[in-house]
Amino acid sequence: MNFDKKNLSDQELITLYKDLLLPRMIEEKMLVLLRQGKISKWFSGIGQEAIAVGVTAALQQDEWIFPMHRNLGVFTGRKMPLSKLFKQWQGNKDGYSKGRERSFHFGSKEHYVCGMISHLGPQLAIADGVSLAYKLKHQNKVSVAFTGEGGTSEGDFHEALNVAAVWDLPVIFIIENNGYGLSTPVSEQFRCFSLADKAKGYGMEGIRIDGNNILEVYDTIKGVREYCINNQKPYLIECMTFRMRGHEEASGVKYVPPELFTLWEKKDPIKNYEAYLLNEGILTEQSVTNIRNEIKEHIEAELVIGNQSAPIHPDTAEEVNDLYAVKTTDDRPPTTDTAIEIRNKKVGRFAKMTTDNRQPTTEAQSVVHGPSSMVTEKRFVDAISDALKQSMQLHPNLILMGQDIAAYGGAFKITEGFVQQFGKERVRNTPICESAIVGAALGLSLEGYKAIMEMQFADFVTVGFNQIINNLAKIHYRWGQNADVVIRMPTGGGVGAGPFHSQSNEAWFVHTPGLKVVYPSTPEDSKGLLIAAINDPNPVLYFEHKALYRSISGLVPDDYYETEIGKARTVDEGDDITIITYGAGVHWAMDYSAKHSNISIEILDLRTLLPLDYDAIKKAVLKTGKVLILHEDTLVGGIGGEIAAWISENCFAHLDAPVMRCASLDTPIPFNIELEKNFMAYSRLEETIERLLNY
Ligand SMILES: Cc1ncc(C[n+]2csc(CCOP(=O)(O)OP(=O)(O)O)c2C)c(N)n1
Repeated sequence: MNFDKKNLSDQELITLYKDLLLPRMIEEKMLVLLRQGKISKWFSGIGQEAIAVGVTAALQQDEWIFPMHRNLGVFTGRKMPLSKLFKQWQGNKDGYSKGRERSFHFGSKEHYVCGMISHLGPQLAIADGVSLAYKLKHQNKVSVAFTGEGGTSEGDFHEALNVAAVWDLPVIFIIENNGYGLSTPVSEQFRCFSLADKAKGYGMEGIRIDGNNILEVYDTIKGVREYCINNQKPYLIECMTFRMRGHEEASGVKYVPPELFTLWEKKDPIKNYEAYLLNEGILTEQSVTNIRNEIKEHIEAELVIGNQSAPIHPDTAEEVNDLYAVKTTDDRPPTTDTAIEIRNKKVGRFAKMTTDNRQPTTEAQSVVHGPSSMVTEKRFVDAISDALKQSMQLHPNLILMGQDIAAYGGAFKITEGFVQQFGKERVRNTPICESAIVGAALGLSLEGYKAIMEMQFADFVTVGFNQIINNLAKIHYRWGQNADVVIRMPTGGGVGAGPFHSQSNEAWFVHTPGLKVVYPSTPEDSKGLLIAAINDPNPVLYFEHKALYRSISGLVPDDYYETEIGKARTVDEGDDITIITYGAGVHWAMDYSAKHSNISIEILDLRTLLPLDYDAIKKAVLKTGKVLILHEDTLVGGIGGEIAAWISENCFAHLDAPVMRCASLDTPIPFNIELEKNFMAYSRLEETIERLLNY
């Protein structure tokens, strides 16, 4: 192995040696503790340390890193206290995730380390979002994201690199090519000769280096970092290395030819570097022994502290409370002159985003204070646009992203004119990379931005599903990082658009703790709820029914206002039956009611599906004792089942009939307008209500 120290001082070379030795010695200790049953799982990075250590040493301390499961050197490189790391691995409350996460699946905002999820690839796009934030703030920073060579086969790898390239983001993507996925050798994973060659396909630079040579890694990252910052470009680095132990300790290494271990043992990053330092006279045998003893003592001392955690006593209230980030004054736009001043000072760091998108304080004031109490007749679609526009004016840190939302104005023209008003940096056309854009939206949160992503159609969320379900929804509960993201979901049928442009998929998200799901039915609510969603620091799925866009109008306050998330609305009072519904269902219920003046119907519009307004549901049930839940979504597994179960558990004594559901057919939604009508819940509303009335 050739080491070239370039202009590094002896002290710097020794520091790198210590940084390299620390994770190795921690791991050796962990393997002992694992055998003693004191920690539950261990993913070894033995043999690969030079990559994590070299990369971390070459970065500024406040540049975000996105490590994977073999990158202990990132955590030690960021000087995370060992005692707390031990607590983390033992699942203790005072670790980094309050006992909620295992092994390396945690992050620390304080150390600018973003925790991975098991799914590997999704990590990469979050780095795009962080680097977008750096770019918008004109900061000289890069983010660095790791992946194993196995993870490069995931679509997320492709999407993250493509978005970084198209948006000229200063991200360094590191591939640790250690020869194997879990057990699958590279020959069964891909056909290209070098993964670094893939860079060309994305229009970025790429290089393959010896990942076991700490000086090569360090020097390469230093140089690439400068390149990324100066040229505002991403870079792909493939680091060749080898995994000296099994995927995790229980899985063994039977599938690896033994000669490979002999070969790579000779290339061990620590032994080789140590030999080099000894040979150069920078270290002596004695100083090596001293350093090892020092580290050993340090580890033992930290372990003593790490072992002092009290046992966890589960507190359900705390578990549930930690699901959502608490709204702070930073999440809301200012409402007084002083507050505006404070806010402008606080967001000073955002003020450089562009020159053309900055809104003068006076404009922000007029949006907040407005000509009070004025209302204008608006279509549903215009109320949404209104909410977006006012929010863009008031939140200088709000970024819109979506396919064709800039010059084209979006598939439904909701952001028409926005790019002229707020600039291309804040109104961003995206490639067709739903997963990466959701990931980038989360990355923006890490750097204090708010993001709204427009799904062109709610149906397409399936290709961004993983990021929403596993990253956005869980990140706050896992390690306290919030996801300040709204995903706009043009949803629903009745427009003759067939199975892939008409689905109702809100129930998928209602089943995911950590998300909020909002679904307005009127123009007034659509504005107020969207503003509330934007001001909420948590991930909100905002469903907007396409069939209502231009068919429904109503009076909408001109002022900037919030409609509280989690509160249902009584649409009509009645005594005979109660219809609990949302979205298009509200209009179906009103329509039915108007045509049947002999039936007195209580109509409740849920408005928010997660969290549900149980008080309002109970009140509405108690009014009549005969309840119908109506939704456009299909029946099985729909929200109706959940609400019906809750009512039977909590209001049974007040019921005069079984809770009934009226939902769409359990088939895909068909294209032909007659078939679609037949599919829709509305076609069975009359008969279901009759059954309920006659019970
Ligand atoms: C989406 C997904 N599929 C499968 C797995 C199971 N799994 C965990 S690690 C791993 C191998 C990863 O290989 P690589 O990316 O090369 O990283 P390495 O473990 O070799 O460092 C697999 C298949 C997973 N975690 N996520």
